[in-house]
Amino acid sequence: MEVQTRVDVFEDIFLVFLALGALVGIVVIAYTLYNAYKYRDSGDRKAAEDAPTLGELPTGGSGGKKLFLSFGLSAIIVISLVVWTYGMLLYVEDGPDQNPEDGIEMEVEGWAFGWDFFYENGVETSGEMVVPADTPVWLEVTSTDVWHTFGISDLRVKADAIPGEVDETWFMAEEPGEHTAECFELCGFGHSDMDATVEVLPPEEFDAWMDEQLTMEITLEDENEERVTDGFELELEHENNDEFDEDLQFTYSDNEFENGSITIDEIEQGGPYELVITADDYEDVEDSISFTGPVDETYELVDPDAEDEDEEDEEDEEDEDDDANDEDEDGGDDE
Ligand SMILES: [Cu+2]
Repeated sequence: MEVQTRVDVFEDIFLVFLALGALVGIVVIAYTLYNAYKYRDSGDRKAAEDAPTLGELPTGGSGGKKLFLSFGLSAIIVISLVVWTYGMLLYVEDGPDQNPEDGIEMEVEGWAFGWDFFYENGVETSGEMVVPADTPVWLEVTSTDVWHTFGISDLRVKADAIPGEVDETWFMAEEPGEHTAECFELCGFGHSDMDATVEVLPPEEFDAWMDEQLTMEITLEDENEERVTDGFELELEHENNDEFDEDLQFTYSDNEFENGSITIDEIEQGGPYELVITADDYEDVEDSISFTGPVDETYELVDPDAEDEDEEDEEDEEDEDDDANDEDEDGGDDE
């Protein structure tokens, strides 16, 4: 992908200014030295006939040619620098002009004192930003409490994080590696530790990392911690399913489980999911899962019929709790 990174742009600006500055400096100093040498005091003084007399205007000028030349050249140099730099900075502001789908988008949220990252597909990370190399990353930066500023010095990124406002910026890391994001707005006693790692992975590794984030492992056990292997169905539905184009509802029957356990990696959209397990011999289980990173959950299925037989086991376990609760409650009631 032929995209100039912010680092490239600022490097170019620096080099051009350095080169032109050096050129102008060399010309000015050389010309000064040349004149100092040319008009040096040679010791032999001519008669005073050349000296201007009172009231005489100086002659011999070439109509201000040199003055105009130097003004003209300076103006050309300065104006072209301003225009060129402005164009470069517009590019830094707007980002590469290309299909946004070629990049990734995420929201950055600052809080006292840390950073959270929200990917478009519902994945969330805290204190660690993982991005693919050689891919534009579009950021929407905001804050949940006070003013912060999100910045990654190495990658020449900086954006205000202000509550109620969204500041947009972008960056691109050419090479895989690790960088540090820091807060650049004095925000409180934890300001100097308010940083996050920015991990730049090769694109394939990034995809693998993302797949790993959207992996759900669910295990079903009975009261005796033994795997439940059949007679049930698992249903997952995104809590805001109607907001998405695709239908985020997934059903898994018992034969898709392996020894009471299933690894679900087909779901591409993270976020809050409603989980329902319906079983022939067990009570239904309902839960809500925050699918913003890898999920590994074990659910205990309760057999209502077995309650009589298992009552003792169960009671044994619960007895202590119950007693404790009873006492608490009694105590509470009395008061
Ligand atoms: Cu800060």
